[in-house]
Amino acid sequence: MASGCSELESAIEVLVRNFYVYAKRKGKDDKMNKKEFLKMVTQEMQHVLTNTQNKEAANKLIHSLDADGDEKISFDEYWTLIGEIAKKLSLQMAMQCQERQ
Ligand SMILES: [Ca+2]
Repeated sequence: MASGCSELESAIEVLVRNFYVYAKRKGKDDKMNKKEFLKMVTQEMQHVLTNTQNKEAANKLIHSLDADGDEKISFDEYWTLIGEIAKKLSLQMAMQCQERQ
C-alpha cells in the first residue's frame, strides 16, 4: 500500500494481511482450516481471546464463526471475529470512560 496511509488504513491492512498469512498456501483455497485458525488465534490474539488454549472453547469459537459449515474459516467469517473483538473492546473502553467521569 502507498506510504502516507492513515493509522486506520494501516490497521485495516494489518488485519487483512494477517488473514492471508495463515490462510494462503499454494494450491489451496484462501480459507483457514481448523489447525491454521487455532495457530492464528493463539499466536495473534492471545490477549483478547484468553481462552484459546482451552480446546473445547476454541472448537466452540470455530463452530460459531463457521457460518457455511465447511469447517474452514473464510475471510468473511474471520471478519466476523474481528467485529466481535472490536465490539468487546469498544464496550470495555466505554466502561473505562464512565469510570473516569
Ligand atoms: Ca466456513
